[in-house]
Amino acid sequence: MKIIKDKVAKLSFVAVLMAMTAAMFYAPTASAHGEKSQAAFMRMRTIHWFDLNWSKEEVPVNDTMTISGKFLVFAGWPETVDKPEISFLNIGIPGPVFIRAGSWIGGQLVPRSVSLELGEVYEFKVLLKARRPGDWHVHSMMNVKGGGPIIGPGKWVTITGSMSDFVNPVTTLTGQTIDLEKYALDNVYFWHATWFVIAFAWLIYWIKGPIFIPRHIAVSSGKADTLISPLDKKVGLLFGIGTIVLVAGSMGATNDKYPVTTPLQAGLLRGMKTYQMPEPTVSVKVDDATYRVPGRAMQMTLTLTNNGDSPVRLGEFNTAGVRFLDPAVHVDETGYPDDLLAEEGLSVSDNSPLAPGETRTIEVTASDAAWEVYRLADLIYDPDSRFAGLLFFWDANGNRQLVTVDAPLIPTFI
Ligand SMILES: [Cu+2]
Repeated sequence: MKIIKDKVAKLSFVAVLMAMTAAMFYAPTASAHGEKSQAAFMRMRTIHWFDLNWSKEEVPVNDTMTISGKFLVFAGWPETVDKPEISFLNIGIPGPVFIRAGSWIGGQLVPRSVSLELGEVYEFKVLLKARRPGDWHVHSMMNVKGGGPIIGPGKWVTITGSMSDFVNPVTTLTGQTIDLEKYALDNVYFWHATWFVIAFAWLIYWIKGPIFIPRHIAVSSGKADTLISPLDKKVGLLFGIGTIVLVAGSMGATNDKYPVTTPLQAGLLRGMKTYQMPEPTVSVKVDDATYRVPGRAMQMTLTLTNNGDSPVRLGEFNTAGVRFLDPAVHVDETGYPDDLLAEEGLSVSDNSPLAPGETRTIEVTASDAAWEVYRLADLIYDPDSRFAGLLFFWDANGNRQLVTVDAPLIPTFI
């Protein structure tokens, strides 16, 4: 009876081991990447992305596209998130469906981390090369050390063709041209298989003899030493020496084959070039802001003063990449993602041109299903429920100015 139980235990141990091994090779395709579950305050009060452009909606394998635009590093950065002193301009995609062929901030190549200043606007561009066919949600993204990935708006892009055609040729510093996609792949397979076989042999050897309960009994009764035979010691020594010889030998051979290597480059770029927006001439004071839960609408009472010399009108409120527009002032024709664009989502109690020198208090309502769909309304459950965003004003000549708002938000449930 004991022998049968022991066999069952051993068999189930092997089964678990095989299941774990199989799980290692199983990688299901992710269709979304959690942009909606990122805390609303993170999306509303850290990096504000605007003027975004995805150069293509459909791109064949090996062809390139760009994502470009601007971002404002919000001055009212939350205290709970580390400042963007070490940040990396990235792209939010489900795995390596594109490769990032280059990225630029203010025209400067940024293959490494950068230091960003609060309150500044930066222009950026990311060049992508299509790799895996499919429909992919492509986001701008900023990785901030101590803050995590801060995701920007996403747009669906289709990659056509076949992944087997994908090539990624690069010329090394020693003048050799290699295809990074397949470079040294045989070697990668070889070493994975080799260590897998060695590790598996090690495990199989040690699950011989009594396992679990008999061993536990031996150990707790002070007879642990009897569990290890002289043969076990020899086998252990053999595995140990074999591993050292294998590592030392292959390392020597690799050093002979590749005499010139440089470490992966890391570092921090400071003093990035900022983008100068025209100095705003409108001053905005948020008197009051409420979010009406049943109406999926945010209402702000704003007192505007025009200190400039041309009349202006409010045309857009942008928060977390969701854009609420007043179509009488501004219509978007850049192909911005539909789900993030409320073309008629902004209504203003009196949006007649605000004359130079005039001060006016207006009621602004930003309403759209996006408040719920993009889970921005979750903001009202935060201990510090504040909202923030960008207001864009236009004059009759199409000159635009940007004013940021940052104020507490009070929910109403009726
Ligand atoms: Cu997405």
